[in-house]
Amino acid sequence: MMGWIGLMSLCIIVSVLNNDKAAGRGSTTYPLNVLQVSVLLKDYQKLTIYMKPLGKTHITSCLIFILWSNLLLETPGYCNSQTSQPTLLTYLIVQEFPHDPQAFTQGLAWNKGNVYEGTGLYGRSSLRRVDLHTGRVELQRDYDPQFFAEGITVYEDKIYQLTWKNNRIFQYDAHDFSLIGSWEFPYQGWGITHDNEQLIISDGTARLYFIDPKTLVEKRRITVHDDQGQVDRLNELEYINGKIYANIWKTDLIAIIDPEDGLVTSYLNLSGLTTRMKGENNPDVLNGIMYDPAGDRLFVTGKLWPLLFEIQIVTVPL
Ligand SMILES: [Ca+2]
Repeated sequence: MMGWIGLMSLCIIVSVLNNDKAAGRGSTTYPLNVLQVSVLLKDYQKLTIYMKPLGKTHITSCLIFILWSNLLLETPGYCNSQTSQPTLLTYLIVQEFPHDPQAFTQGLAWNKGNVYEGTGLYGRSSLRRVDLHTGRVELQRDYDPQFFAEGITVYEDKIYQLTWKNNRIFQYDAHDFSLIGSWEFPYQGWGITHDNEQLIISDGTARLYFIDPKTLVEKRRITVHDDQGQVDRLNELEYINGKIYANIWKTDLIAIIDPEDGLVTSYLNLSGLTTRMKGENNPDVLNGIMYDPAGDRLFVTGKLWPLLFEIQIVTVPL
């Protein structure tokens, strides 16, 4: 017998599901997986509190209904109708600059006319200031071989540099690279940028962490997704005009992300750049985004790339 109790139960279930969807806790398009089951079990715990007087049989019925509802929500096409498809963007090369082909680029950042670069690999990790036009390294600080350095960003004339699996973020003076301090970070460090208030960090998953630059305390996080589901392997980052640009590791794609809800609004396809350099060296993947706000200039490069490109974004014609 459903009656009003049943109707109320369904309202609670739908409400719980919708809340979780809105909060980004529920994955949106994958078949039922471990993550979703764990979310559902949390729902079950919530329901047992809400519906304790109704008894275990009724609660179990509700759990079965939740599972069924979730499978329905995951049906391909259902969620897609609620999340718009990202627009596709391509590029024009404005200018090419030389880039150290030995630099395993993990981060690229522009600050007051200077180019800063973080390079990785054990024994080859460094922080550099580089001359844009010649590619010459003007200032370099090397890491102890136990560290695998990653992305960098410059905030209020301080450079923050991640490490891959060392769980440590280093802070340097942007003028002379003197060490100011370091903090523990509980996740892998991949890419970092900032939105003028918070540091934004990727850890190789679909998550982006928003961190207070003064205390290094996490303020919030988002799960990046598009109309097909979560977007994993987010790497080098750059915050540009209210959006987060993120290299997707091992692809030629840059996801352009709404920082509020993690939705990918566009994909910038940079395929063609690596083939342009074939034969000159053995260029690895795309992994460097840098923006000059005063000149409205966008630059990209990659690991072991002999070139750094200034590019202009253009919309793919329909
Ligand atoms: Ca960057």
